[in-house]
Amino acid sequence: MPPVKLPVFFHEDQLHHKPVFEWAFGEKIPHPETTCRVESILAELEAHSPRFELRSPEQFPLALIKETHNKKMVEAIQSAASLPLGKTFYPSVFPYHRDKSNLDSSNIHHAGAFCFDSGTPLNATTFAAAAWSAACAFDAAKLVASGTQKYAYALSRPPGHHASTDLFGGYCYFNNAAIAAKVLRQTHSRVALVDIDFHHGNGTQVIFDRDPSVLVISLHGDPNEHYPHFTGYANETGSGKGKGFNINIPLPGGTDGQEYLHRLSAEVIPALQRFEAQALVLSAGFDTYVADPIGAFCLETPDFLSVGEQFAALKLPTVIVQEGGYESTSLGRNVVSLLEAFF
Ligand code: SP5
Ligand code: ZN
Repeated sequence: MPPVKLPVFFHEDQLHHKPVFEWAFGEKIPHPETTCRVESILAELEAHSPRFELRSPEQFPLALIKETHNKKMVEAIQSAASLPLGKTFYPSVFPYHRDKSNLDSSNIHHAGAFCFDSGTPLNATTFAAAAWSAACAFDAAKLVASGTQKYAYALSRPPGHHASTDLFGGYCYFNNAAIAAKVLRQTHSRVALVDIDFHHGNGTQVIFDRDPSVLVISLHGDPNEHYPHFTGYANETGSGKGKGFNINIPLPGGTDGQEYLHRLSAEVIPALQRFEAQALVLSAGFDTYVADPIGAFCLETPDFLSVGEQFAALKLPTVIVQEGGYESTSLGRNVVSLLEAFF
């Protein structure tokens, strides 16, 4: 038997979106979500090329993007495609009302109504890059849902887990992992989404807040100290019928691999087993890495293999969706370390 190759989804146009800076404490700082991140991952996948099969997603999953997100939010990001090339729009005026019905999504000055931070700029290339990023998650999930492959990796970038139903932010435009979970839900009645990015997956939490068929678990830096600050607390457990199907595990800065792996085996894995998950989405951020410039945990490269092994031991159909991770020199190695668990 030929060795099974792990399918990897990526589209070249994801590289066209190149945010240059973000605002932090009133200062312009270099934007962490650079194309070097993807280059680091692709180079490491290439170095292990017999194990991976690179595929290009087929088309924008527009119907599911619009089912997941407010249509005007999608249009607002899309309308930025008419900005002159090289011109970048940073939403900096935010409405004081929450009613979005009278907004003109073709007016770039209304984009602030669909955005919650100042680090997530729009330019002419953003929509296509974000839609291809979502397409990676969509096609990876289709393949896994069909049973053709047990595992697939979506090299989604820009990332997605901060994007909620009607707000983009946190370098995220469309929620790629949520889209993967929705695809898996078409064939599996209980889907778990575990978010191992350093930051709380606030967007994912909102999208599945009332949904008892998708268990969302996020481990992240304590939001009292770390982005996105307003959500990620342990008392956010879901709403209505979804009550009990959202689990937040805030952890202090300095958390190392040993403690992190213990929280996975003692809390996360048992919760997935109790839920009787039939399929899994991993929102795989690598900003938990010790040298990450934004994150404050201390995971080392081999820890990502151990993290992957805990999930792989569940033997569930699994879609791994790329989220954050900003130390680009080691990012590729960390990604491959996690993926090694799925062979
Ligand atoms: C997908 C993802 O990982 N998004 C993260 C967005 C975080 N944006 C704000 C980061 C502010 C970090 N400032 C802390 C500096 C520590 N030296
Ligand atoms: Zn993150």
